Amino acid sequence: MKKIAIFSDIHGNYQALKSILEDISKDDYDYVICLGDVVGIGPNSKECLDALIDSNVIMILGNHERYVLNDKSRKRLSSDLVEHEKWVESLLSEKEFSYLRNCLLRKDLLIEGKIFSFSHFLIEDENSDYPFYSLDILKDDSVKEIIKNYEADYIFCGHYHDDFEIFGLNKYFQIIKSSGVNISNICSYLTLEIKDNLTIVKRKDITYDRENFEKSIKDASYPKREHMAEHLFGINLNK
Ligand SMILES: [Mn+2]
Repeated sequence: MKKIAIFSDIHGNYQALKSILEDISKDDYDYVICLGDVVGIGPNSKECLDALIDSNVIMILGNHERYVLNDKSRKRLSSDLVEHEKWVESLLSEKEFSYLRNCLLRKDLLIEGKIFSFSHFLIEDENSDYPFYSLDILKDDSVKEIIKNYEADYIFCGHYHDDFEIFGLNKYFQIIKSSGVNISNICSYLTLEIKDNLTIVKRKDITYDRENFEKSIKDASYPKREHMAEHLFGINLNK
């Protein structure tokens, strides 16, 4: 049997990441995979990356890591979001940059004859400044065609921040909920158990130190902080 733990979109929520890594360490996993977007939105991008550097997690790049590594990928962003990404960049040192430069966009594992593919979101063109498909593909049926032609049997992504599955395809496709962007003290990750051609997928919900997370976002100062605190973390900074 092979066991895999997956989390995604930590987005600077160090307290959630800490809780997830601690919970994962209580069990034996063959692979622990982070589907990207560790940085940005929340206050602690650097601390989160440093925690991953010290772990044996397979880190896959998200669009927010791309914004930091390749400023051409920011072309699609509004000017206030560009300011936000510049702030994220300013938090990091060569230690984090060189780590990120060595991370992949997509990791495929061959297990019991099946390809398990992990990416932040479906990869359209590895060489493009923005290598991912747009989230718009979820709004129409084009995602079905993309999945049909994707070279993998099991596909796991993040990026959308909520659970999303499509049934009735010729392969398994699941988007996992954000592990760091949440409005309560509950965060989650996914576990896979693969044995005898059967893959059991479970979501694990655990608690994290929300009080300290709220304190860190309140004490921080960065572009778009108020908007992100309110709309993504459910925190009103004026209270
Ligand atoms: Mn993303």
